[in-house]
Amino acid sequence: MTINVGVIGLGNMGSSHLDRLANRISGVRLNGICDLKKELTDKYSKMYDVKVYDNAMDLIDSPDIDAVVVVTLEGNQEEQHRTHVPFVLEAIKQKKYVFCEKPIADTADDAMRVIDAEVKLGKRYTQIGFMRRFDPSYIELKREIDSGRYGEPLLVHATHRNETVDETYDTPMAIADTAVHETDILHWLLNDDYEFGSTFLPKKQTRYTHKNLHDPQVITIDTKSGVHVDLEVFVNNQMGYDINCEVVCEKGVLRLETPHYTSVKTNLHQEEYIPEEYTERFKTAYDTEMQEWANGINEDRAVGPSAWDGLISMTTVDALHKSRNEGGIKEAITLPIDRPELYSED
Ligand code: ISE
Repeated sequence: MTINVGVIGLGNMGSSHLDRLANRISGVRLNGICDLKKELTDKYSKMYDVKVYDNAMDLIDSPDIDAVVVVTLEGNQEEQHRTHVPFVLEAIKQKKYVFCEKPIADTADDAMRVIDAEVKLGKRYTQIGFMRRFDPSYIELKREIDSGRYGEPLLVHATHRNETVDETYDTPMAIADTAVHETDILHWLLNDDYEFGSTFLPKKQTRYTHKNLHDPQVITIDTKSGVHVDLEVFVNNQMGYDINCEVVCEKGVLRLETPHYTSVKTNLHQEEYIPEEYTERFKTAYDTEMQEWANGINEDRAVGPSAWDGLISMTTVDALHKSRNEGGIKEAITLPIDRPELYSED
């Protein structure tokens, strides 16, 4: 069966999903697009010969659309707020599978609305765009941790570095838009729950930041079993997209392998390529998460990171924001409800 997919939101990530849906994902047809910006709908309707919907709810409700990808803005304090949740809720109401880019919502309270809707219907419809779970290097790292060969994990040192961000990116986005990936991948990697989180703003900032952004920031997370995580978020590093994760275990240190690019020895130096953008570093992961989404729909089930994972992430994000606002003290990370049966396989 070919799944007719509609995409809401055609910004950076939205256009990247258009490209993969139209060119690399099997079993789907790109059958509708929607965005507030006419220049974007004009451009992509021509590029992909696809119908434009003026209203996102019309796209979701249309009989010509079987499943929806929601890639509208989220997590930016100044721009459109809370745009994912109403679209996700409408898709669930229509019993259509929905791929929702991260973060699921702006707050844990909002994420709860998605959980409530799915629990009420007794079925998962949502996959959250935490693509790192489909990245071969993270999958391998998890396999090594799970093997138990190196004993228990004790510490995690992680870095999340971007080359540069523009003026619309502000201090809270370092958590809500960037560290949000680690709020998902770390509990998945460690098979553990979070207990405390903190966000510290070091006094010294890079000269390459701008007035609304404190850069870099340092986050810590402590898990219930006692693993301590430190995470550097540095989004104007001037050097490239650089994701690292080192897991210190009792009998060995495991380091996330970055994808292999040819390294060049020349002129008394050895040079290794660093990707410029996350879409390049995680290209395979982005393609795989979307292919798995489509395969799941064909089997009438939602796969991958769920709304419950979205809630864990937002609860953590809320605690990290609170800590930053209160000078970096540790905040408890407390989920509002016990995990519903519906999400027990995740
Ligand atoms: C962006 O939205 C992402 O998802 C990237 O992975 C992250 O590195 C970047 O900071 C975000 O803005």
